[in-house]
Amino acid sequence: MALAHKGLEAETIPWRFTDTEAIAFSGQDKVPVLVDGDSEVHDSWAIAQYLEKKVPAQPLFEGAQARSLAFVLKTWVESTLHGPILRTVILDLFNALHEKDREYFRESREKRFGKPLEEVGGDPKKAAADLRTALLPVRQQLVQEPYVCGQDPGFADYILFGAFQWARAVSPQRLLEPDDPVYAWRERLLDLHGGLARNAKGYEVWS
Ligand SMILES: N[C@@H](CCC(=O)N[C@@H](CS)C(=O)NCC(=O)O)C(=O)O
Repeated sequence: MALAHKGLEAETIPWRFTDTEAIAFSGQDKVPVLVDGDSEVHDSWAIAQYLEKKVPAQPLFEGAQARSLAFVLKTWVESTLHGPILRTVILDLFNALHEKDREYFRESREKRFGKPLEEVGGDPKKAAADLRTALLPVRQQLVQEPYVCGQDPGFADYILFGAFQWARAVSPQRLLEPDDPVYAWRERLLDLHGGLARNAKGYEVWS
């Protein structure tokens, strides 16, 4: 979304958890990894800073305050929303994985959560309800303005939207109610940049 926001075209390379060799050049084992000529950047926050410097037009952050607040939001999304989203979709995610990734995923996530995947994902409806409760601060903003960043989308919108897009890619579970302002916001994000996100492989969001 950040690349499209900047009007940049990119080739995306499908990747699986155990394809560590494919990104070994980045010196770590997580995606996203951006390759731009001779430059390599990993971590979505670092990539956003790189893009902002490289293409200052169409800013992802309107000034230093917006950048700091976007960082706070990113940390909140990871610490507070990723948990309930993962608990909602984890069993569908596991079933969607390629055979070769399953053992790694089960082992690493069961170690992280300290319990079997089936227990982590045992109550997806409750997990989705927890997510909706946690979304209150974003909802309060989206009652007033169309985007987290105000009248136009910025990186804070994309980092939050990324969590929903991740869920949609692997699971038909309903995360949001249709009358939720966050639902309407997600629809706007799905349609943004020529429907880039809606056209990506994934489940229809519930309506
Ligand atoms: N803070 C990093 C998180 C990177 C991350 O955890 N990526 C996940 C997928 S979105 C991953 O590559 N996981 C691989 C694994 O768990 O082995 C970012 O925002 O880029």
